[in-house]
Amino acid sequence: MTKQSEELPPRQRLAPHIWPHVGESRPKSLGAGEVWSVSVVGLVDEETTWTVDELRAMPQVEQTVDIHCVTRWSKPGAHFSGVPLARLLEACRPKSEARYVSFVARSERSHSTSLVLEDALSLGALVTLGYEGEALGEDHGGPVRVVVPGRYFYKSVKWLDRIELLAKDRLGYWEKEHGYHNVADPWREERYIVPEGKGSEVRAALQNKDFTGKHFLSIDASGHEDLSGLRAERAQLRNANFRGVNLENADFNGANLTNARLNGANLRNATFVGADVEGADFTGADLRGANFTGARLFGATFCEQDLSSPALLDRSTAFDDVALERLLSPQQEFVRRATGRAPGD
Ligand SMILES: Nc1nc2c(c(=O)[nH]1)N[C@H]1C(S)=C(S)[C@@H](COP(=O)(O)O)O[C@H]1N2
Ligand SMILES: [Mo]
Repeated sequence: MTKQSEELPPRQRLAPHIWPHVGESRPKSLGAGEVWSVSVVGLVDEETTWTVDELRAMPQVEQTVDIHCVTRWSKPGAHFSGVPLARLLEACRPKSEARYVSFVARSERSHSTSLVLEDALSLGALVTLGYEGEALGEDHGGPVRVVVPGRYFYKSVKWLDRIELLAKDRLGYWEKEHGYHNVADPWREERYIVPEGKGSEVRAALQNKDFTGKHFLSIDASGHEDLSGLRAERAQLRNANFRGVNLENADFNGANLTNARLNGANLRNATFVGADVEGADFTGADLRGANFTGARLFGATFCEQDLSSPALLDRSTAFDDVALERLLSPQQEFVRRATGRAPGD
């Protein structure tokens, strides 16, 4: 499916001037005398290793790619260059049993992600060495990363170490540890797997208004009118739905509310100190007295693109400058104006 750059997948917002860093921030360093190389291993006739210099010496293909991060920001029209996955695989001759490809990073957690091999090829997965005409910087996965067009960006591994062809799928880090969807098509909004089980545990937590330290993916609390005083310190509540709920005085300090729906919620005097609220939706919420000090706000929204459905903010809503800097414009301007903070205040 080809889509035009002007159109964004569901619930994505533009991050036109910035390319944020997400996930791990650096590779594992090379040993003395080691050079960076990429290997193709597993179900191939000929396992092969290329140094980065050898990859650079191969014909380079340029690709314009729309980056879509699962935390709701998009950066259309990024120019990458490198060697198509297909070229490397041709040289290694995949066996007929090879159905999946796993990209493994040289990083602290040996980070990985996987795709159906056929999908990786048809999407045009690129073993990427260049960005906007320059060598790809280490901060964004250089010297060599994968870029998989048409998938949420967690399918694009930074600091590529090896490409493994497999007969059975092996879930990657975000997919296995955090419930991210294994296909990850942004046009179908495949952000999270549907969580199984835990229903009674979730109900008990809602009843006791106590989520402290709990891990629940994609819970739906939107039918609970009164969760005022909710305790959710350090809770992992990615993709939770708290739409329209009374959460006055709720404690979300240190919690993970990535992509949560908090639109229209009563969040008066709620605290999000040090919380991860990337991609969270606060449109139309009452945020008077709420505290976002030290919160991670990238991709969060406080009003619609056309400034409709504004959250209720005033001087009593606490933000620090570091947190504010991570808001996309026009969200940042909206929040600064509503809370009476001039840029650089
Ligand atoms: N090695 C490694 N690759 C990774 C990750 C990671 O944590 N480690 N995070 C993924 C996620 S979730 C995203 S959105 C992109 C972010 O790439 P960037 O930091 O260059 O924006 O890298 C992906 N590749
Ligand atoms: Mo991501």
